[in-house]
Amino acid sequence: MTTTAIRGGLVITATEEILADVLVEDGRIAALAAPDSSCAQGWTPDRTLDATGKYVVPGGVDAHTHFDLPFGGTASSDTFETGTRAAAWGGTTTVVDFAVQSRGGALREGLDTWHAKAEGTCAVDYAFHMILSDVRESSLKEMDLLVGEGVTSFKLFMAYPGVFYSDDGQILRAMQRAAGNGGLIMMHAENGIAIDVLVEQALAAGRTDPRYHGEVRKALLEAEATHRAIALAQVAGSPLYVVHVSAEEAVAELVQARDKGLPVFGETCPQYLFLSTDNLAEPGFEGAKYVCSTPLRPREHQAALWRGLRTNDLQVVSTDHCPFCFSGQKELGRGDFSKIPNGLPGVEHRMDLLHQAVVDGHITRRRWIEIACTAPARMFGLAPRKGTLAPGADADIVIYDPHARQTLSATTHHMNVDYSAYEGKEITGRVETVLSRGETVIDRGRYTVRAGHGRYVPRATCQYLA
Ligand code: DUC
Ligand code: ZN
Ligand code: ZN
Ligand code: ZN
Repeated sequence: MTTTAIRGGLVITATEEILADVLVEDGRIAALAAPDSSCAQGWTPDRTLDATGKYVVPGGVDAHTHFDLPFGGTASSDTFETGTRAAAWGGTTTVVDFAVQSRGGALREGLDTWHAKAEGTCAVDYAFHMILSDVRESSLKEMDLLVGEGVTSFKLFMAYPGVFYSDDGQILRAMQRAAGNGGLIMMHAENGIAIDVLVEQALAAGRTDPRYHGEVRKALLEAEATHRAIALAQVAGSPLYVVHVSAEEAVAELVQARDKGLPVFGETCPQYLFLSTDNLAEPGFEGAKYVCSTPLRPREHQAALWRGLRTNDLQVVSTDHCPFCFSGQKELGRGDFSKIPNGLPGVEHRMDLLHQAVVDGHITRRRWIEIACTAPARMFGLAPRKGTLAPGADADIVIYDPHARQTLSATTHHMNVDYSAYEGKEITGRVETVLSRGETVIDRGRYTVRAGHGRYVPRATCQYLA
């Protein structure tokens, strides 16, 4: 296999920023050395990439995507092939998607189905969490088996009664099981029973536009569910990871739990940091483009999310990438917001949007890498191979031009969806070159790898707890 030297760039990890050359051999990082050192001067690579004036950063780890997810009578519009290709364009080299247990079905069936969707089609490496839709005795037993084979995290829903929903007893049982087998419970924390009452009342009163999606899914009902999930996890003695945190009041619950020393973690997503209910209220049916759950919040909530990211009360930024085309999919909810399939596209833009957050002064460069690469890798048992630049790690490397300018748009993005949630947004910074296990995937505006390069990665358990 070819050896590669990346020379002259500023290497940024979660903990340091150094001018260093990077040597890649056999798909792994072999060495980092000061550019003028005798070590770096002595390398004789097959090829050299010039990163002068650029950043050299770990490939992104997006720990929350939904490719080809059946939802609301349709399916998310990116396949594993198109979704992982878009991820690569945006500098993300590992995704963790969600296999789904169907009601009455086994975890194994769900996992096999998702392996079949992904196998041989991915541009970058991938792993799976498991969605538990039916917590019963046999599901609990299967959780142990899955942890043993590298599916070490399980998503439960306090929302979507009749679909994915688990009641508090089911949640407690799953948490108790996770406490015993080392699994990490991921929680969709919204009080779905109360929300469904408000949905019914809104529709009966003729409030059918997309913006009412945001109004019925109240911040207080996210905070209440977050509080309840934390209490149940504490009773069970299990760690907890709350997904797609959007409400200031929910952040406050996480802060309170973490101040007590509880092993409680939180994720937020770019849409909650950069978009708001202003988007949901766009004229006509345009707001449907921004329907996701948890919902976008009023702009005032964003300060609490940025603060949580700075104070490490929120550890991870994932996308919850779950795209539906406006035409034919989002439109299913014309005249009834509750029928708009929930989800936003974003897997391609996470690294860039978070770099923009560095430019805007919300976070430091090192924190950018930590929340986008290192923390998600450690949270979901992918370290030390993924999420950082160090000898022995997979050579998943991005050469990033911090000065390039780009405008996000559906006309130029690579996701298989007919709109952009960030149409017209100007970004400073751009991915230039992407390596996945030493192979060039993106080369200055060209996609250069075959579908099927990406491999399945079994995971260890959460590395924040060891
Ligand atoms: N939220 C979304 O927006 N889409 C898929 C599932 C979810 O919980
Ligand atoms: Zn060598
Ligand atoms: Zn969710
Ligand atoms: Zn999700």
